[in-house]
Amino acid sequence: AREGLGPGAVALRGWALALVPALLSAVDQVAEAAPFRHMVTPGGFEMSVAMTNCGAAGWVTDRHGYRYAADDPMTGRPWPAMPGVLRDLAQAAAEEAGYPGFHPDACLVNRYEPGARLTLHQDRDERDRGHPIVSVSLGLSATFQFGGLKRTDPVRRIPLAHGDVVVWGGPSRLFHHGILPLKDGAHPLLGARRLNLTLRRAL
Ligand code: MD3
Ligand code: FE
Repeated sequence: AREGLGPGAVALRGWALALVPALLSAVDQVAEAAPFRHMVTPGGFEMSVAMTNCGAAGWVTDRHGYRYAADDPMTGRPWPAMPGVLRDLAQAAAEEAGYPGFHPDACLVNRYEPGARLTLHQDRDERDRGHPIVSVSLGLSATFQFGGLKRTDPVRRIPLAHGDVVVWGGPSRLFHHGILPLKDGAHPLLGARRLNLTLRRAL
């Protein structure tokens, strides 16, 4: 069932549930080669969300800024290849949402523990922001904040639960968004954790 969240943004609730075991083993495999780490923002703050990447390009931040890089700065090696289950899920979800021909080359994996948050921001580091972004939520539910083009636009709160897939395209692609501090809890599969995968066309 498609649920419109905003202009060009479509939620596919529970769409990834049947793939959860395959997705979790894909994330484990990625994290074995490229461990989760807390990156530093250009302003010098350590992010509360732990991150890793797979695919031809990975999103990184350090004192120099935000960018996509072919190599993991922690290991000096290329990011692990994008597992087929992630690529195929993203392509199928994008098509279901009305964006055929989506071929992601970057997957950012965000890991939240209780208290971790992502402040309101725009995603503008991708070369062609005409491509959608596909997000997959796993583990504890989070409260997603969804604003508008301007930082001061009103913000709605939308729950994102285990297995939810959301495709963010069209005007929504540039809307401000964030994640409120994760509440404590215990998910049957992931414990006190939330994982979010964002699949993108970065290059
Ligand atoms: C709306 N991640 O990685 S996923 C991010 O749950 C990010 O970890 C959040 O924001 C998370 O940049 C939110 C949903 C999401 C992802 C990208 C978007 C919503 C978006 C890009 C544009 C608009
Ligand atoms: Fe974002």
